[in-house]
Amino acid sequence: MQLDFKRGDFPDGFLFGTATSAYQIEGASFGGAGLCQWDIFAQTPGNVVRGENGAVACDHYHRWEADLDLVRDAGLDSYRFSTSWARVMPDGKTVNPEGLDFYDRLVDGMLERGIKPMATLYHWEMPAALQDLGGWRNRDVADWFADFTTHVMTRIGDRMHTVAPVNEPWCVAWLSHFMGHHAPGLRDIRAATRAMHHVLLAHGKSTQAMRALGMTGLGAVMNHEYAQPVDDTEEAARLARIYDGIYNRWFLGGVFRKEYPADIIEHLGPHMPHGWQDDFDTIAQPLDWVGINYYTRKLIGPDGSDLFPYLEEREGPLEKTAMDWEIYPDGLHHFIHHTGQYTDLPIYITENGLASYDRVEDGRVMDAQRIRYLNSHVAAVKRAMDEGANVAGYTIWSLLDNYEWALGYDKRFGLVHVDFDSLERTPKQSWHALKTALAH
Ligand code: PNW
Repeated sequence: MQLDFKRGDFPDGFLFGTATSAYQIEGASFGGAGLCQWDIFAQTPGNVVRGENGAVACDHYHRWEADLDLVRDAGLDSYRFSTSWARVMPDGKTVNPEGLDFYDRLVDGMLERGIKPMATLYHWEMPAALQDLGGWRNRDVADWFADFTTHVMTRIGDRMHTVAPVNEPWCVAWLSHFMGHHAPGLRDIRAATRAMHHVLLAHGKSTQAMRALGMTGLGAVMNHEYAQPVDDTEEAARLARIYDGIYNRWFLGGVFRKEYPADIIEHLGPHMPHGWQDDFDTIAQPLDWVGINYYTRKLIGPDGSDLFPYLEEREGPLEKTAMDWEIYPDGLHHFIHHTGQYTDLPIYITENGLASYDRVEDGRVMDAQRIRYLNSHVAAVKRAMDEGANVAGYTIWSLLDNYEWALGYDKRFGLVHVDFDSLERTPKQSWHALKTALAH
């Protein structure tokens, strides 16, 4: 089974890439890294499937050279990776030289292989010591994060193709502080609201710190889910609009319009930190690109409560992935144009992909659903570009099967299969198909 697109269908310079994140692949117990909030979160029964954590993960810390070979050999142009805050600053204050050395080697390894480095500074491993001080609820987090930014980028900032300070502000704030699904596992509207603001303040201060180092190629990575009303009632439409506001309009509004959506502020205003309106000049730093992470849509209906946001997600009718996420490529097309309403900066699709049920046949790993998913989503990108959208690249989540957060090692997002006993890597059918599609 082959992919039905090829490199030549896209403009010269369009980047096909793949993405990972530090905690999900490196092995958090190696190289002098400090404990992060995910190590702590995973210790409490019920938070993560089987209590699994990222202590070893894919052992990328020791196997990074072979992993970068897999990126190059697939014919990919770029590799989106992240730098662990707890590896670089184990106690949140002091720098661990081994941590910086690791990212220095990794970036050189990409350049030696002709791969463009796309860095994310924060993909969720806050040092436990900083979480103890309130983490994203504490306004000082923005200064802590700017400090971390300066340490990392003083070392590797001269070799970046792109950098984003924060991966997915919605997950950092809402999923982790209101829904409680990710570390630190809070279910608190006030904590979530503060995190929603502080994460953007941190984005702004981190961007300023990188500009002070003379860097370009700076962006922001948003994640989006298409909010579909569960039926044609006015109530469902109203609730889907609330979901859309928190998820898809809040963070773009702060970064590109110096405002939060009025229909959401109406509800969250009382929980906002003092003086929040004065922070937009820091938050809305000029950027060079914007990223979209997109996976699925959600069906939204009333939850029967009188507590904001009054909504719940319902089971949908479309084909699903192993995450039970509906496959809905029109949503990616939608969010490319939606982003275009906020900015005309180049757009990177910084994550798109699925967890698949893989079949092993004669030592080959078959993931036909991934090939179909990539076909339909790349076609959605192409359609938006044909309509005038400014898309500069498409990045597949993920290179390797890895630690899928609260779902542990069960969910397989990789182009490359990982046996979590032997840690052996086996490129899947989709990896081989990609290699054919991307050949020059
Ligand atoms: C993204 N949700 O996260 C992340 O950037 C990756 O680290 C992750 O592995 C990937 O998507 C697949 O899940 C999300 O529950 C995790 O709504 C969870 C949600 C959204 C995004």
